[in-house]
Amino acid sequence: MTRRFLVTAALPYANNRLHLGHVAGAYLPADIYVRYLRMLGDDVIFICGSDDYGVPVTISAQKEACSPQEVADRYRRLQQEAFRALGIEFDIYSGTSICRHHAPSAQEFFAKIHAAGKIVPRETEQFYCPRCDRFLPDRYVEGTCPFCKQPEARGDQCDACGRAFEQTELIDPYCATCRSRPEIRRTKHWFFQLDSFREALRAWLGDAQGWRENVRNYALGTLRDKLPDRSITRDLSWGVPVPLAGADGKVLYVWFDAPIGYWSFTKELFEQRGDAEGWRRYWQDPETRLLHFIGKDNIIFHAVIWPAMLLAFGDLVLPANVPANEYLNFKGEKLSKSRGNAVWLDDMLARYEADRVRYYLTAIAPEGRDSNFTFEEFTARNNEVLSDVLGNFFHRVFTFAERHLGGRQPKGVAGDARARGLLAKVAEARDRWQDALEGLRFKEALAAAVDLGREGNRYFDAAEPWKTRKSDPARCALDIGASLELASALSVLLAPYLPATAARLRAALALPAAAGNSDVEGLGRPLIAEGAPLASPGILFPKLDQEAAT
Ligand code: B3M
Ligand code: ZN
Repeated sequence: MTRRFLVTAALPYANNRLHLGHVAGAYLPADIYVRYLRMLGDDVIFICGSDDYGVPVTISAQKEACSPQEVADRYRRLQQEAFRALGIEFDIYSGTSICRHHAPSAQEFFAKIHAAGKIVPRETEQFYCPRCDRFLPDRYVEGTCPFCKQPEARGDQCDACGRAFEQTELIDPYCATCRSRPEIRRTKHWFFQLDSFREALRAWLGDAQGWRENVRNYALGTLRDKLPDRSITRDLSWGVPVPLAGADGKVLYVWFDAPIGYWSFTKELFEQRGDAEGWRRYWQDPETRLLHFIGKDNIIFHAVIWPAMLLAFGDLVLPANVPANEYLNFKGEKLSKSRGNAVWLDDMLARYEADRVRYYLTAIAPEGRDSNFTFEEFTARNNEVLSDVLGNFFHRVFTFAERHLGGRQPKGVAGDARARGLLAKVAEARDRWQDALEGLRFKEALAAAVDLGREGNRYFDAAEPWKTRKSDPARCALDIGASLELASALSVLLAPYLPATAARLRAALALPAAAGNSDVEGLGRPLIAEGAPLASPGILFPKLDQEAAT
């Protein structure tokens, strides 16, 4: 039975190149999952784009002395190129300042919730910098976090504890531009009555299946006490204009419009496909599984506030899961541009093939807890696993088959007991891999594939084909045939993780370029036709120089 999935990955702010923390946190696991689902033949679309609005982009524009639109367009393009180079295959990569996102999507969302009485205006107090002569929304003001007391917390959210708050709660606030102490001025803003959805959110999260416990518990924890109304407008010119009379100079808060991007980009995708109503199957059919891949600092937005917006708007599905990763650290600190502690994806890809980066970032994925990126370990793991386990296995088997078996798949593998024993291990590995992928445990599924590679090396060593080649050529051929079957299994199991490598392997094995569901199901039985021509894929992973690792 075909399942239907709508998979999204967090929209990166368009003021930034992508760093490896972003990739390991959200984009790579999402891409692996999507590739896996596509391979099974499930109906899946993968949606992303840049988060163009909000203060992060205007602050960059101010620094770079250009318009926010220029900043957004430039970084959106850079992000798109870097994603492509890493082999991340979105169905669409749009951006929230691309105008179809305004109306009907973001404004329609606001208007409908407003009409339902869940958005109310209020006179409020906001920081205003007399020196800069402006209101200071969000990151324009910094101070000490009212919850965890972390200094230099941003005005809308604390990086350290992940809590979101109103900026006037900040302790010792200062203007992020000129560092002077802001004053408080009155202004009018609109507030979303989050608390009216608290019970519904609790019921929904209570029933949620298959979530990571830390994500669900965090979200449930925020629902223990009454939820304050959330201000969802700002005194800024860069953003989606508030669609109400008397709201001149006000735009939607970036965290209100950004998640709506998932919806507007889906509509854009189906317009491009000439099927303007096609988005409905993904957003309105309760059978669709909606998954939002994010980093942990976005949990509150995706597991609490956005679902409340969806409930308020009505008639759209709620997330089936919000797989959130922890942080990837570098030199002991969270990778982040604002902290000047980033390893940029495009720099990394200029030095290393995408599959090496995909491999290492999955092997150390911060799935249950923070993890640490180091160049030394990147090199070591590449050498120990990609070169010594996988590359070595492929190289030995293909070279032997080419030299001594005429480069053709031997006959009789299916009927041989020893080969069948190896194929039973292939089936076991597939089961472990599949169970882990269904449970969004990406590291574990990758380990199942790598362990199968180790099994292949053990089999090859134990078979000693370099001896049996003379003493028992029939046995030798069967063992190489069985090993080639294991290589073909790896071309399936590795495909979501190392797509370029898998493609090279499949070409070498004369198998169809893309593995499909029948290949997954068929694992454990021989997949290569007897007599099929084989060609070595060449050395897949030459060793990296440990000395050069910095
Ligand atoms: N732009 C925040 C971030 O990069 C953000 C995500 C939006 S997802 C709708 O942390
Ligand atoms: Zn100032």
